Amino acid sequence: MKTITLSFLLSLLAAVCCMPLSQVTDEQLAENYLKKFFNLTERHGPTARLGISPMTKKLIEMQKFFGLQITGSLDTDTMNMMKKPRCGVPDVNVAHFSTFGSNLKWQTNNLTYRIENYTPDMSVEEVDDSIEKALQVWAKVTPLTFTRINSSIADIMVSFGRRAHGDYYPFDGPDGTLAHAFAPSPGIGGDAHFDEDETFTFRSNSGYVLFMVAAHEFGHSLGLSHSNDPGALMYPVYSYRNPDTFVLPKDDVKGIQSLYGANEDLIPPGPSPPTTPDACDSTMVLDAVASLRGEMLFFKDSFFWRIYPQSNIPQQTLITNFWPDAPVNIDAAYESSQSDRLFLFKGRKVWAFSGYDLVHGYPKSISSFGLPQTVKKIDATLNNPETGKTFFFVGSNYYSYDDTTKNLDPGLPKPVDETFPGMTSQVTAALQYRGFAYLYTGPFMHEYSLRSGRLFRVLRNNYFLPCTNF
Ligand SMILES: [Ca+2]
Ligand SMILES: [Ca+2]
Ligand SMILES: [Ca+2]
Ligand SMILES: [Zn+2]
Ligand SMILES: [Zn+2]
Repeated sequence: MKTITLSFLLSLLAAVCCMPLSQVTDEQLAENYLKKFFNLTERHGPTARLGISPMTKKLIEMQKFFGLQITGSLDTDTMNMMKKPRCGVPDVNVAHFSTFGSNLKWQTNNLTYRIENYTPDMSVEEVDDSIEKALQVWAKVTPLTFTRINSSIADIMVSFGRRAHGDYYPFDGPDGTLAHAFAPSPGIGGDAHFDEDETFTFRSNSGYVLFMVAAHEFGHSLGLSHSNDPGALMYPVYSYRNPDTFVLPKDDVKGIQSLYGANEDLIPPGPSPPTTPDACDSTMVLDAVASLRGEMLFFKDSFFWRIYPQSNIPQQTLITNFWPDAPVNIDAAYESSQSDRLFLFKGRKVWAFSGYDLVHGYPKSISSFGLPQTVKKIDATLNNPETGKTFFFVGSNYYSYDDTTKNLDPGLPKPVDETFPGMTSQVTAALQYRGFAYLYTGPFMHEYSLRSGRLFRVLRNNYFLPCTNF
C-alpha cells in the first residue's frame, strides 16, 4: 500500500489545467490526463533510471494501472480509456484497495454531513435520498454513522458546482471529471464536490447515477484512494450499475474495514459482497470464450478479460463498459467473421453487436437460428470461419448452423463425442483459434484439429488466460 499525504494530493490536483475536450489533440489530452491523475510533472528530458521520457514512464504506469497492453504509446485503447468519464482524484497506487494512509482517517466514528446546494437535474428528495444511501453503503460495513445537519460546518460538506467552484481544482465541463472529494482532515477535508455540467440521474442509465458517483466520492471522504480492481467501487472510471441492487464489492469492504473495522451490530445477512473473478483461480469455470478481431475474450460473471495477440497480459473489465446493452452471466459467445458481429447468448435470447453497438432488432429468440423450442439455453458456441458453420452445444449434443444459407444442418442434433472424440462431459465454453477448436469443460479444455477432429492435448484455462499478479 502506497500512502500519500493530503498536501501531496492537493499539489497533484493543483497541476491540473483545463481545456475543453473537443479542442485538444490526443497528445495534449494525454499530457493533461497524466499530469492530473498520474503526477506527471515534467514532460521532456530522460529520467536517469529508465532512460525514457517522463511522459512515456507515466504512460506505462497508467497502462499498468488499467491493465492495458503496455506499449508506452498513445494507442487506441489507451486514448479510449483516457476519454472515459471518471473521478477527479489521482490514481496513485497500482494495487487493489488502498488508503491515503492510516493517519488520514477520521478520529471519530460519528460524522456529520450537510448538503449545501442542489442540482436542477433531479428533485430535492431524489438528491437527499441518493446522498443518504451513498453514505449508508459505507455505514453498513463499518461502525461509522452519518448525521445530517442543515446549518454550520459538517465534516462532509456536499455541493454541486461548475468550472471554478471555490477550491483550486476547477471542473472541466461535461464528461471527463464527474466529481472529486478530499481525504479526511478539518476544513475542506472530507468534502465532496459534483460537477454541475454533468447530468445526474436518480436511477436511469442516461446521465450519471448520482448515488454511484457519490458512493465512490464518499470512499475518498473516508480515506480510501483508488483501486485497480475493475469491479471495485473505488475503481476510478465510472460505470453504470443499478442502484437498487448495488452491494459494496469485497475489495472496498476490505479497504474501509482496514481503516475503521467491521460493523459490530448484528445486521440481517444480506447479499454477500461481490468479488471480481480471478484468473489465478485454477478451479474457475468460464461462462464463455470468443475471438474478436484477432483478440480473445473470456467471459465470467459481469466481467470479461481481453487478450491481445502480441501480449499475454489479460485486461479485465466490466462487460457493460464495452457493451452497455449486453447481458451479464452469459451462457455462450462467438464471433461471426462473415458478418463481423459478436453474438452473446443467455437463456433463450441472443444479442448481436457490431463494434460497441447492439444491432437493430436484437435481442432475438434463439429460435431465429432454427433451434427447437426444447432448447432452453446453449452451453457453448463454436464458429469455424473456414466452413462458415457455427456449432451450438446443448447438453451432450450439438446443432450445426450454416452462416451462408442461414439454416440448421439436417440430421441434428448429434452427440458431441461423435465429432469430438473424448468429449463426454458438458461443453461449458468453446473457441476456435488458428485452426484449432478448444472445447472447455469446467477448468479444462480439449484441443482439437478443426479439420480432422483429432484430439491433441488436454490443457487448463491458464493456457490462454494466464495468472498475472503484478
Ligand atoms: Ca470537511
Ligand atoms: Ca466534467
Ligand atoms: Ca457456457
Ligand atoms: Zn475517485
Ligand atoms: Zn472542488
